[in-house]
Amino acid sequence: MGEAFFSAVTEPIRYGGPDSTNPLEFKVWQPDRLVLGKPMVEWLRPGVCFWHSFAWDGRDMFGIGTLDRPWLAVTDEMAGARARLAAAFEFFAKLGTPYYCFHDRDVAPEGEGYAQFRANLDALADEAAGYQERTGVRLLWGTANLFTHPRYQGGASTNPDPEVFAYAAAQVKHMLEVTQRLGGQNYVLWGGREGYDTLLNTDLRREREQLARFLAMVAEHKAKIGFTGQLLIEPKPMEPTKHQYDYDTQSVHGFLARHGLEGQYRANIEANHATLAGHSFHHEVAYAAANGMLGSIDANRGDPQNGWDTDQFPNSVEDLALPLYEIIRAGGIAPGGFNFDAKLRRQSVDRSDLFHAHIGGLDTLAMALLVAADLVERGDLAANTQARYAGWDGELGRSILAGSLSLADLEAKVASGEVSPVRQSGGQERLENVVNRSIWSVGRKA
Ligand code: XUL
Ligand code: CO
Repeated sequence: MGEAFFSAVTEPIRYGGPDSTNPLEFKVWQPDRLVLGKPMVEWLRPGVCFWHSFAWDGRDMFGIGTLDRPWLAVTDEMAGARARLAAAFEFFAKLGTPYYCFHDRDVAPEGEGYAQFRANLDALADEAAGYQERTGVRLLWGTANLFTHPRYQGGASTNPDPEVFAYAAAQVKHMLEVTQRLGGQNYVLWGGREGYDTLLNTDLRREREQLARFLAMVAEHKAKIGFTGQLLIEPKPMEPTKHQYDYDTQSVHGFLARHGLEGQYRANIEANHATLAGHSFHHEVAYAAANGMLGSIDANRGDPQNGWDTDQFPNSVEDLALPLYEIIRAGGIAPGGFNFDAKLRRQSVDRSDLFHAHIGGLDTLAMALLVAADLVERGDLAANTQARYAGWDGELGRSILAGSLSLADLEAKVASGEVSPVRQSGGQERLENVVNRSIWSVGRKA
């Protein structure tokens, strides 16, 4: 394995413990540490994303790239693509994370026309297979980029032109097969430009039908080729379009049910997309867990002071502890995982900044997992919720839900005084203290 790109980090990153002052050591993340009987790595199944970390040079809409990325400076397209793969797998192996994720376009140059793109992707997928074999790093999920090329300016499956739909279908068919070939455990569809900029030129009804047909075709192809991974839809409410159709997990869930696709797809929930939708990340994970939609996580965070998708590395235990609490109670996230869909700030120009970002993200996730496990073990939150709804397990509640009581029956019970509700405290502040107690006590002991 080449040492060419990250030569400043000579050894794999190791665990140094909470008192370590070495910035290139983990403080909390210990893949084999047992948490509620299961290794940390199995709870979190973390992965590095290819696009932000290896296919982006720091450019934004105001300026050209700033990051020190020699593998992006190679002029021959295929040689550059090979250099990107080499840099990525060197990094994965040194960081020690078990998974990675990529879009077809992250690794394969577009070339001229579809046939060349497909050939490029096949050749580079073979190389990736070799790296996977040598390093033991596995593919968490693959996806097709249906948003960068100008042909997708008006959407992919929701394009007014069926020829664009067909092009997107070709790309997804092939990338699903590449994902299968590489042993990918999930396949993600993020609706890139599936939405609208203005209703003045948009036929909402048609576009929603087109999207449903596309998703049905992907599910059909999955069955046809025997792909055993999970299909995921990644909700996002806005950006790049003014309104994205996959607004949040609840609207995706409703869309799937409406089009007979329930059970075929789950959600890949991204923290920063949740907050863009006006939800907390906790809400999105809890909704998904409660409705059979919990698939995988794109771990990142936004910035509380601005409203766009800043895709920063997660660094708040408080923000992650409750989503992880839901995930533990749901039995885990497998075959999904935590993909760091996060990018460095434009001024983090050193190659080693990529290590610092991922080390911090992994330590934060690990600490949040310990806090969540403590909340599960102590049981106060669950006991409180159960007590709060106890009436629904009693005779009245059960009869209402079973459909054996009508409005008139209930009116009779209220009028006779048999039913006379007594208010109870919701206890929010007390429960907030319960969460903080776990954050503080686990922090002291970790
Ligand atoms: C965009 C985003 C994507 C998806 C994969 O906001 O999150 O990178 O995760 O296409
Ligand atoms: Co994402």
